[in-house]
Amino acid sequence: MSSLRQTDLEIYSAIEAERKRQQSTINLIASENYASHAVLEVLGSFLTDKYAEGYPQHRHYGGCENVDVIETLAIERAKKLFKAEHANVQPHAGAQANMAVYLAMLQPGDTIMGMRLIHGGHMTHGDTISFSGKNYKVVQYGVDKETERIDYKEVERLALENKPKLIIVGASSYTRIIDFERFRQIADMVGAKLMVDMAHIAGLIAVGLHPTPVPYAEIVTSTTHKTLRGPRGAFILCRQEYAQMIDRAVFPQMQGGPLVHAIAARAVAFQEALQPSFYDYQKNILDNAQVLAGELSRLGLRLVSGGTDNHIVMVDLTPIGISGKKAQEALERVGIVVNRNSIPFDTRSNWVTSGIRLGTPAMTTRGFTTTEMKLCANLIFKVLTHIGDTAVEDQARDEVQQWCHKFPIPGIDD
Ligand code: DSN
Repeated sequence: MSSLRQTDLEIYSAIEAERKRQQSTINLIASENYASHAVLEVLGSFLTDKYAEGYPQHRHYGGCENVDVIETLAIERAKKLFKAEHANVQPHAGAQANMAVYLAMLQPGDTIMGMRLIHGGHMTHGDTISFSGKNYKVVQYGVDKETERIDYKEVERLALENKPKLIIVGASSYTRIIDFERFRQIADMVGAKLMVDMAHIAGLIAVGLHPTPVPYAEIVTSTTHKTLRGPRGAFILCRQEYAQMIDRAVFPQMQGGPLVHAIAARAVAFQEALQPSFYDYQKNILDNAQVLAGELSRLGLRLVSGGTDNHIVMVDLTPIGISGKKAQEALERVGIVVNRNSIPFDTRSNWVTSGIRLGTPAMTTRGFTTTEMKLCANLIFKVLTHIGDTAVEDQARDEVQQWCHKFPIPGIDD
């Protein structure tokens, strides 16, 4: 960064401030992680200078022989990791991956069915604030009010009633195992195609700690930066028969030139995920989530669906009388970063919310074990039940600083 310091002090200073913020806070944002030093190195490389519209061996530009090697490696590694027939590694982000699938599989006005945002789904699965809710006729399913788990009977009923062309599965704040086989059966009942957005749980799926959607869905989309711990970005897996449609939808229909440095960083992340140690990392994520959920619950907080099967813990703050916004702000004051999140059937706006979402991937990367996670749960509970108590907040801030010092960030501090 020494040259940046000379040429652009403002951006340099903001980046350095962000380095300090990351180093001095406990990150429990479920969709964030810390990419390896190798991934960061590739992202910052001169590969960013290369134009490469097209695909390996079919480019619209000269000088693509090295880029072809890189993209082919990324494709082959993604296929190997998820046992998929075809991979497209060019989408810039998860929303773009999903957009490309809709472009490939649907006409404007077709009916799609996805999980309601407030019940844990993603906005690109048909929410009215997203293109997906504007361009298509949308039917939304959700969780059962009692169990707060996906109501598969309701999914079936809605599918039979509305005959969607595409059923979209996947979530951003759902804590339970998703039954992809059941969704396949429902899709087959109505002749729908099945798309699974596995962004949150891709790392768990890669090592077999969550059932894989690949044999059941025609198309699977994912980001690379959540449990998968790669750079920001996305990819699409599909059966061979859809390969050409998907590739054409990504380029030239939806995107122009791919981000070669990002594709290379994805390839590095896939290779990291293929190592045996990645299983241990994912297992630690789950163990930490179990302890976080168990301890918060033991202390008296209400968890959506009563617990978790994955890396996410959803806390309903209604019983302790504070909003998600207030909880997020209080935790941030002591150095614990989380995001406020709507809970199923939430009566508060999505700006205020009744819940917070916690996740363990990032702190597990930093080396947190169940011991630290248990202490962290106790600290969270104390802060949330003493909002505005400066003595409690001061003490909590000190503890957070001690942990941050003890658990440096790989990628930044190595
Ligand atoms: N997927 C969202 C999240 O989980 O944070 C962002 O769109």
